[in-house]
Amino acid sequence: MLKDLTLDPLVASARVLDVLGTIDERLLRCGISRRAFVQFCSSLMIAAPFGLAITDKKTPEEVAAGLGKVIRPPVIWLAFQDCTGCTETLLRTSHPDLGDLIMNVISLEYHETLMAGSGLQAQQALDEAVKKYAGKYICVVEGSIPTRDKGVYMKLAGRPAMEVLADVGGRAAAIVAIGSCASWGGIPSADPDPTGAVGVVDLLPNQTIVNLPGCPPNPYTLLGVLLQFADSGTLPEMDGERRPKFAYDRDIHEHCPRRAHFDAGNFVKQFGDYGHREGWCLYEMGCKGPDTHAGCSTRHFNEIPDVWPIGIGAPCIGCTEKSIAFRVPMFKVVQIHTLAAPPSAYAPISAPQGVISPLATGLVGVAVGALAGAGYVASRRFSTMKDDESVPGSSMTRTPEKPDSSAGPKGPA
Ligand code: FSX
Ligand code: SF4
Ligand code: F3S
Repeated sequence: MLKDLTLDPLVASARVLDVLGTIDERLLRCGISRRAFVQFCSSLMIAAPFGLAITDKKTPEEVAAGLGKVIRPPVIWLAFQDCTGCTETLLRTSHPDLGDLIMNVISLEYHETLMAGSGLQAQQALDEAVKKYAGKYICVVEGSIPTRDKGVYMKLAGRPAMEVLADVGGRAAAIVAIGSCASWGGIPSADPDPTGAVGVVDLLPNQTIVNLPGCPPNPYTLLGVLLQFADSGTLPEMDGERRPKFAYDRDIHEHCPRRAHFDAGNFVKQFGDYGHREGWCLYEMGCKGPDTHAGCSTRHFNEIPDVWPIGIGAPCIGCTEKSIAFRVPMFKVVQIHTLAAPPSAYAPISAPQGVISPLATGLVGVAVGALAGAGYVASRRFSTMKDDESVPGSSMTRTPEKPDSSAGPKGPA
């Protein structure tokens, strides 16, 4: 008698995912070019230069060849208290076929913002997807979850968001909390936090959860995590906040293109001033780059160079850091905790001719004699600063002079 293979749970399990097909098969069927796929793999490599098994030490062609064989991961996307910016960041690409491609490398089974159905139809699609892929799908959560007053502030099909999360998230293979809202509450949790907004990890502490904070985060970070999980069933190495290290291991300040201005003491004092137009450092405008872990300074958005907050002249608000964004005022100056060459180690280059302050003389001496020591001393000085006024630029650093429109090499045209 022939064995009914559908009764074998292992075979049945493999078949459930097999019907989704590999990424290569899907791209072929949708007419997406190999060139676009290799380009996508290059972007993935920029987002994850190391620390992600699918991209580690490979060329874009090798990454494409490996990923092409991966079965598309089924994804159920839940949206709670959010602005949809996290979805937007995934859709907004400067190359239309790249946008298509992104939606094809994963199998998006449910996403209420993007799906055609609504109401009962949408609800049925969610129920069916959860049942069909139970234990195998990745649940992506966007937005925070309201907990105050029994979660009455957000309901889906009559059920509080908390209950939907417990049900759908509880049956997932893993949960990815995309954005700061889903990671730790984000904007809705800002004071006075009327809905008692929390992140996924607060409600499902024992689930396998990856946090991708950012408002919004870089879409390639999400894709990297999803594809590694689909490829090997593993998650990338994470830090104490459950953020994948490949994307959150360095602070913005380390690789900021304005860093040379920070080191030289060239600070923007006011939006639109000479320094701002010249691309000087935004530290005194409240830039939280020195305290913020994210890859934005090297991995820009929408595949367009310089499309990221500091790139367009806005200070970093620390959107990936639980204790900074929506907690610390936007323009409040942060303390410097690293031994990075601070600007107060430099002589005041705008000191009036013939007048050299004793303090400046001392600092120049220290800088010449023992630069590392000066860095340490100055960093100590930073760490004792209490208010916004006592920051570099007050008396010891270069003041952005109004350009003389008649002459001067730096004057704007
Ligand atoms: Fe939050 Fe995402 Fe900020 Fe918005 O949805 S992380 S408000 S960019 O979009 O949830
Ligand atoms: Fe860049 Fe901000 Fe650091 Fe200045 S303070 S170098 S703008 S990260
Ligand atoms: Fe956020 Fe700062 Fe990057 S505000 S997007 S972490 S530059």
